Amino acid sequence: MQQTLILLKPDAVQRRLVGEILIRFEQKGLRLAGLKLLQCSRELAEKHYAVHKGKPFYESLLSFLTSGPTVALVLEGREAVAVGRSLMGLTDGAKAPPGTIRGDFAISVQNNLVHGSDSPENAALEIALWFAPTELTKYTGVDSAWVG
Ligand code: D4T
Repeated sequence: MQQTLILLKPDAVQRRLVGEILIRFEQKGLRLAGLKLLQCSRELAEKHYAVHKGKPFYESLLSFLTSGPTVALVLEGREAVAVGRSLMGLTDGAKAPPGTIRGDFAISVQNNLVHGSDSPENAALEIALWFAPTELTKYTGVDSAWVG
């Protein structure tokens, strides 16, 4: 079963949108395998956004991600990476279509509420970065025959 790392960034927590956003992923059919609220350190933020090092928005992005608590999720299900990204919508909240998380709740590029892994390979790397193996659970969804 494919897994993806989803972050509900500090703006989602501060704006009390955690439940509202989580329900979108759950209702679609993705299942929780890991969940925690944590304060992201500078070191973790640097590793998570290493691909953006040197870009003009890099420092601001790190400040944002470390500015308050983040909810980290591991979600699993069929095509979890692509499904997660499609529920989130485009990076820029102003351009994200209505019906997506960013389209419905964000208008900023940086403060765009959620992060989702962009490939199964990156998902595996990001999950290892944010979660210890003991923090993840394995179980069979009792409704999996119906949900897919
Ligand atoms: P993440 O990685 O947070 O899921 O976002 P995306 O995959 O949708 O977008 P991204 O990797 O291109 O950007 C990562 C992160 O940087 C912020 N950002 C991006 C920004 O502040 N200014 C910018 O110009 C861009 C392109 C938003 C998301």
